[in-house]
Amino acid sequence: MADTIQQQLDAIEQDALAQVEQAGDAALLEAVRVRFLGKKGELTAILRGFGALSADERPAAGKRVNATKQRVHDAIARREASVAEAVRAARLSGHQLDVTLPSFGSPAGHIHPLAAMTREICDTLGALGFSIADGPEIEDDYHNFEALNIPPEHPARDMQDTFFIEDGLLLRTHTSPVQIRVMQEVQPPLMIIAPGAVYRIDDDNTHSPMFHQVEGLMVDEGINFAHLKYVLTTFLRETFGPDSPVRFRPSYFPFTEPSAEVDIGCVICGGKGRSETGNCRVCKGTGWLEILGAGMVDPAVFEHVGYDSERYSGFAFGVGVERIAMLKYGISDIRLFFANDQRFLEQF
Ligand code: FA5
Repeated sequence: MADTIQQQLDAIEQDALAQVEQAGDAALLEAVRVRFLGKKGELTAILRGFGALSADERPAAGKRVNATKQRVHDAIARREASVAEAVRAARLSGHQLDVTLPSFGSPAGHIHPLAAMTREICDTLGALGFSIADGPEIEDDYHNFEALNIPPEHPARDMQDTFFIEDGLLLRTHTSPVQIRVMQEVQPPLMIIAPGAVYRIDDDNTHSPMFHQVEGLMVDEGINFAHLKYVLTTFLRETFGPDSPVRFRPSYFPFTEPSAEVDIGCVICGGKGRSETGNCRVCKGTGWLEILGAGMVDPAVFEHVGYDSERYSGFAFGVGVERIAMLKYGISDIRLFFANDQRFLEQF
């Protein structure tokens, strides 16, 4: 009798192990477990046949049933682990992350149009032989005014509305004080340009309280107005193209004599002075836009820095960087440069 039970056990075990092998997912494995190991399962059912066994045979037969159950149980556990592993591998291969794919890209910053314009101006003038000089934005009265032949109470101080700071200091109203600082340090001949920020109480669509200039200064024996005209005309033709209308207009600066202002034909209205709605907002109906002041260095300035004005002469100029950029790119409001609106800046 015990032999019959053993044969049945062997047959059930074989069947169970084969079914475990075939079960491809967790649900099928559970069905196999219920079929063989469950309360009404085949291996449990075999215990019912124990009634025919003698009391001596029963313990050994019980052990065999338990050993078979254990092997089937272990086989199911192993199969469960390998099925779970296969599921995990399939999931991973389906969602593989390709780290070599290009990204969506992040917006990259780029050089501000005013910085680009300043560089371009310095490159053009640098090619003519000028080298770069620097000076402080917080200036004293002497360098910003007095040494430039603008003594206290001189009406020319009104030409540049000044931000005064305490103790006689101020925010420089132009880059011309760099001329003084350079000439105090260096003997002629010299050719310098000085780019930088300047400040004035001034605010409308063509004037900003903080703006940028590039100063130029050339001093040597025998320098005359023709040299000034050559340098500025070459510079403007390089910047705006060989056919741009340019005019030199007599003007006044306390630190140059004679003095001139240089205008360029308004690119917003094409020099007509009028737009569809009336007078051109940018050139105020004149057809011209002033971009720089210039002149021959006044001998009184040379006196301040100890240069021999009988021996040396020179010219100087101050270019408005924003004005040049507005003309070059057709921008009608200077405030756009400082609003930090990405839609504006992205265009350059
Ligand atoms: C001067 O500042 C003189 N220092 C220039 C100079 C240098 C003359 C050397 C002679 C010799 P002016 O105030 O005109 O000059 O300014 C020069 C240029 O700066 C102007 O032509 C204009 O292009 C620009 N500018 C003046 N004020 C403003 C402003 N508020 N906003 C933007 N640009 C301005």
